[in-house]
Amino acid sequence: MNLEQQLRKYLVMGSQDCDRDPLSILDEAVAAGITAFQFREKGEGSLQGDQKYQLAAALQKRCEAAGVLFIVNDDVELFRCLNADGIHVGQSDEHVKAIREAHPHAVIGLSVSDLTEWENSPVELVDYLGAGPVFPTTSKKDANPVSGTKWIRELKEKQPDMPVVGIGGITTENAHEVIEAGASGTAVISAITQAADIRRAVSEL
Ligand code: TZP
Ligand code: MG
Repeated sequence: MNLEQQLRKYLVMGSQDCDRDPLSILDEAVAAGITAFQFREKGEGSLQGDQKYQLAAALQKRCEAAGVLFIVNDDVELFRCLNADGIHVGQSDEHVKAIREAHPHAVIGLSVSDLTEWENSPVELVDYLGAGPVFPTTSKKDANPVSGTKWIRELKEKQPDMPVVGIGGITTENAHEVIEAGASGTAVISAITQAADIRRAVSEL
């Protein structure tokens, strides 16, 4: 699988997003066919220090065994310690340039939610862009204004060869709009973590 294919069904999750054991949620999602996973342990109720590390390591092990791309959100130190496949950063996180210099082969993802952010970002150094929030989301308290699928179309016009992943409020019902707009994949938290039937949710995505 190339990176675009690996980004197709992208689960983003931390313990704060789970009403039950994150490991069993990941196991179900992996069995159902997710292609990428991002460990995003942040916000209210998130784990810190060694607990965070232990959970990340256990989740990574499962991803490795299943050939699922394992990406760490924000935490460069954790990404290094785990020797993860990649890291996803936002606009205010550690600068992409330094990460790329230190890790020439890592998968680097960068969030861009509007044209100004895109213009001011070192997009030539990253492997994919996260675009959103595409739809209203309740999973991220400090989310930017909704960008719609229009933003994905704009990005693909600017950089046709850059893989783009839509994120924010994506459900099994609206995921097709994200793909139709040109995204390589959909990144979701609640559509999988809160699904009554994870197997079905992943398959419908
Ligand atoms: N970044 C932009 S929106 C969002 C993140 C991490 C939250 C996505 O969660 P959900 O539940 O899929 O809307
Ligand atoms: Mg961030």
